[in-house]
Amino acid sequence: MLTIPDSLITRLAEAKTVTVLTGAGISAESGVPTFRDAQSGLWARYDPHQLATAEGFASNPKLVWEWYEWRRQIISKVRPNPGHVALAEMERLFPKYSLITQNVDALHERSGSKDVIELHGNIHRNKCFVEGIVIDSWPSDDSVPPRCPRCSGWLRPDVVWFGESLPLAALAHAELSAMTCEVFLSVGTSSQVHPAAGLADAAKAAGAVIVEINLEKTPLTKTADYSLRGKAGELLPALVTAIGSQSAERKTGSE
Ligand code: BJW
Repeated sequence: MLTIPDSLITRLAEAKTVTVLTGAGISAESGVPTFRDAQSGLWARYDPHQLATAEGFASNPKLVWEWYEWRRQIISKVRPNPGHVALAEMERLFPKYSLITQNVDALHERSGSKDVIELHGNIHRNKCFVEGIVIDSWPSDDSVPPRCPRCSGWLRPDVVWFGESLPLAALAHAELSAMTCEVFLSVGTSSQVHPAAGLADAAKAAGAVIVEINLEKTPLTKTADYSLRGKAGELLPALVTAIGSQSAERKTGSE
């Protein structure tokens, strides 16, 4: 039984500016392993430093490329779930709405969300490890990873690894959206990886109501105004329905 406090529904039905930050939990219900779950099975003997840092890639580019190829194959077979769809529907409900994601799977875009702020890149894109330029195609040969057609450097996925800067424009846009919203929703993220984890704190400091949706407690739970425990794929559609009904009632009442 999903319980969403009435006061939260009222606050959301009144809100004009809403910002959402998503993490791996929202895509878990589509079958995309979370970053930590992706280090299981064959990959369990490698740590995040070996698989998700520039140093790890430089020391074993083939291993890292193959890990990403394995994840790309999983992602190519999954579909957005009702949580993604509900977040796309929220675009209609609020005059100003920003959707920020730490996920690299592009499932928000596939479910119809527009202007998604991708903080950690996109696993479907590649860039040159040497020049940092996005590369869409390259001559096919047996090289693993493939080589950059411009400079022959290794190609790598266009994602943000530990110790790397986030895309500046995306981070600036996310910070502004966090600091100017009335309600900030943090969905399916462990709230442990910075700077993304600091966005909720920035929103709180600027006076926003903080809502967390997660299966478990996180470091954000203490400061959140509302902590909804459950699956994003169930809670988000329930929220959208409840906000929609309350807005419709208000409209009828004022006529
Ligand atoms: C459900 C659910 C369901 C499940 N429904 N819920 C400040 C303090 C401490 C450390 C730092 C700091 N500032 C920077 C750092 C260092 C570091 C960092 O944060 N480390 C921490 C781990 C301690 N940050 C960085 O290195 C960042 N770069 C940086 O700061 O650069 C500075 C710099 C300045 C100048 C020059 C150069 C550099 C970069 C961080 C990049 C993170 N990249 C990754 C990999 C992306 C590519 C890939 O996917 O391969 O991003 S790491 C990984 O973590 C991935 C994720 O996007 C990110 C966040 O994970 P997320 O989404 O929270 O997932 P999980 O798995 O952790 O949690 C899932 C949650 O869902 C759980 O809570 C579940 O309960 C829940 N859940 N099912 C609802 N159905």
